[in-house]
Amino acid sequence: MNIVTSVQPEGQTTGNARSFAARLSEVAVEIDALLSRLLDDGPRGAPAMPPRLLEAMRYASLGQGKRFRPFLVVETAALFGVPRENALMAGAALECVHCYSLVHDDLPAMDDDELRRGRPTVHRRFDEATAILAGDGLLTFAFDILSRPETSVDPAVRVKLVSSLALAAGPGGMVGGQMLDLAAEGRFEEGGQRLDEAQIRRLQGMKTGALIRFAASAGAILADIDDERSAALRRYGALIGEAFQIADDLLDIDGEAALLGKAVHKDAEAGKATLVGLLGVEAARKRLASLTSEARAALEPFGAAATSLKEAAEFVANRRR
Ligand code: GRG
Repeated sequence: MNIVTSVQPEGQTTGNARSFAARLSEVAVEIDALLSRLLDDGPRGAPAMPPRLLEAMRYASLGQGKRFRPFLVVETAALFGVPRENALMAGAALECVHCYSLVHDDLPAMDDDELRRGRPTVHRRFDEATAILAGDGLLTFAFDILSRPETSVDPAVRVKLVSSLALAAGPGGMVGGQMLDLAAEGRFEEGGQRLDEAQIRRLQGMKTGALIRFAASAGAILADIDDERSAALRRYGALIGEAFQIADDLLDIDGEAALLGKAVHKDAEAGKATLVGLLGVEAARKRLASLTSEARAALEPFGAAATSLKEAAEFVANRRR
């Protein structure tokens, strides 16, 4: 399970940083327990899942994930007084989509990775067909979760959550970004092309940013609020989404595989289009710092109520895992 010290932003030892780490860890524990129960109960009104599929879906979704996206859902929902149980349901659904994307990203046809979250990837632990189906199962299960009354008593809110997550995860979001990413590596017959900064930002905004933007918007959707406060959260989500990817690319260069629980130095080898590759490490670090301060500034309308979300922006920039 996530341990408080392992998620503490590097170099921060203040009381605030500790309490941020504790809050992140608390959400991780709650999400793990909820996901475990939801998976064991299975899809509503459907026959029991085949045991191997259930085992693979549990393996893919429970354990060492940081649960950063559910944390954003819970914290943005708290700004509007949304009951925590509702936010956790939305966070669990989002985590299912995130975990599916990791399982499929690790497949031999994609990044062909052996390690994820410190243990064998799903296709290594099981087999490729099971990994594909476990990913498919998690993706579709997410929408089952979102459409339940335990997520929101208001059917219109549930529909908005379903459509927003579908847009974020789908061909105009994460899936489309993944396609652009593979194309830029030169995987297809049209060959790779060197992307400029705007193209890389678009790709990353789809591949990584879309789910993080959804996470930051989910609280306002759950509260059925659409005003300048939800716009501020969307802006915050866009800024930390970009920061998250830059931090990830920097970790591929200077991170520790043991802490990250996955291989490093893969981006350059694969010819991935990254801002770090295009601009260089120093410029990327500067961009990361300015994104972090812009993200904090975007939260000003919420004052002290958004302290933990401001700390989340720092965490994104300073994380070592
Ligand atoms: C296969 C449709 C499809 C999409 C794949 C997830 C993804 C899109 C690509 C993974 C490549 C990658 C490492 C992207 C960087 C951002 C990212 C998703 C990092 C992993 O997320 P964390 O750090 O992981 O939140 P944990 O394990 O903590 O949940």
